Amino acid sequence: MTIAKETAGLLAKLGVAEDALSGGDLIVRSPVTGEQIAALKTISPADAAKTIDSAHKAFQTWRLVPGPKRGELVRLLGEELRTHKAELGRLVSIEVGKIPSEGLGEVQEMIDICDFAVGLSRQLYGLTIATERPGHRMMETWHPLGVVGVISAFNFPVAVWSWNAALALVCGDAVVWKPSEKTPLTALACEAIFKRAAKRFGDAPEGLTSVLIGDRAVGEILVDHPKVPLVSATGSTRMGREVGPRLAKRFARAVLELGGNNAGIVCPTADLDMTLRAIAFGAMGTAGQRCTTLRRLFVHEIIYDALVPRLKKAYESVSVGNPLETSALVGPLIDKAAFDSMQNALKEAAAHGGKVTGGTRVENAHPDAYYVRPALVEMPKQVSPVTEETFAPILYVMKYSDFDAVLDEHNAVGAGLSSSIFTRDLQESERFLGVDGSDCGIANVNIGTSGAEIGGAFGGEKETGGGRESGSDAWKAYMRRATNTVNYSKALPLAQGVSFDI
Ligand code: UN1
Repeated sequence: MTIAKETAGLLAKLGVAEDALSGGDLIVRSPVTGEQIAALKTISPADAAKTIDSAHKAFQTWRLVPGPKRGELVRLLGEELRTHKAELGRLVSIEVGKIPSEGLGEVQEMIDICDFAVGLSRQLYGLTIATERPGHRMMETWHPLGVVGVISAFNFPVAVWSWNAALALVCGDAVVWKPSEKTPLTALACEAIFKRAAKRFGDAPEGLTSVLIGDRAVGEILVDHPKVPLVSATGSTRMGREVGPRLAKRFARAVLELGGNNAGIVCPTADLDMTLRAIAFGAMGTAGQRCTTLRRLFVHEIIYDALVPRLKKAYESVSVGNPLETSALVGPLIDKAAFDSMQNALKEAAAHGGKVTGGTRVENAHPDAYYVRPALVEMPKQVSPVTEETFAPILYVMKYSDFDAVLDEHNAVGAGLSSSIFTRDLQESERFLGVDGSDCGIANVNIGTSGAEIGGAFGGEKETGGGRESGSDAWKAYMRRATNTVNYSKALPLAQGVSFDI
């Protein structure tokens, strides 16, 4: 069976008709073989604007439904995802090239956020605040916000939507999603799965969630539409530099989750066996195509020779291959452009004295599929391209001797998403997590930079954009806060002792 046929079969099972997959000009390819698996019709800018208008109407009804009842819809979504985990996981592997356990893991992440959001639907708490005026009560209330626009990237084609959608739905919002043009099929699958949940729920308003299949122009409609008070956008820092100011111009909120250039520091007391495994998954997992991928490694000079040769061996022996047919740990890059930018970065690194292990293309039967051996590059110091994110499996390794100096180096890049330290020395780990330690949104001890759970807020500082999605109190971005003061006395005392007697 061809991948195209299998894809159509999986989508049909979920409720996406086969004729929706052909006749359009958005060509979808599987990176596994490079072959075309669909040609989707795209939405016109006018129809995209109409979709947003209907989402706004849906919001006006949905916001009146009590939070715990809204949670019931998300509970059903989680159930449907459990039922269809195998199919959706397989579609992720087909469309992105993830190995099976990572395709399934991504769907598990969706299920987890649904569970979280269901609980949250009864915990959209405000505060009661002490007031200085007698006979008064002051409190804050959280209200639904409106239509939430979601722009997602190819590398987590379904989980990122679910982080936003599950929270937005329990918060009383509608969701309009513009997926990556590289991964529209998994988006159609999610929409079909959501529809199953909505059908079981019964009276969810029409247009509560929708998917806009199209290019950048369609994304721009979402970014500029006055009825979209929040856009959550995941992608490159370059994309964020365009989206951020446009949203600011109309005072809309932005949750930006942009590039990462994540580092790990390996200290003298690190457990090297465990550290090796953490580095291997963080740097080579998902073929280096996570925003949380480990890209820079600082190793203390005392243990450099005990660790780095072992790491090189792991790089030389890791299996690279077709994730649908083999048990390889590293699948393909998403496309030729990713391969080219990896090669350019490796050339530049070599020109700056980098010693490259791996990085070569793995030949396969499919000329349009791009499999590479992950690259480990020993760098004499942190210069370009180490300071930039290249979305491919390249790990730059550098030696350090002084802890303060390595903390400075660690923080000396634009991005600020994720970070790790490997140590059994409490003073080092606490410094790393403390005020003058890692400047990232995620800072870990003795685990890698990637693979965060949904319970924590996910996102980063500096050029990563500052947004927070998923757990903790990230939900607050999806609601509007009102401070309410109620006077139940018969007097009208003014705050700050002001008198105004007429
Ligand atoms: C991303 O790469 O865009 O922490 C998200 C992780 C995953 C999410 C990554 N839970 O690696």
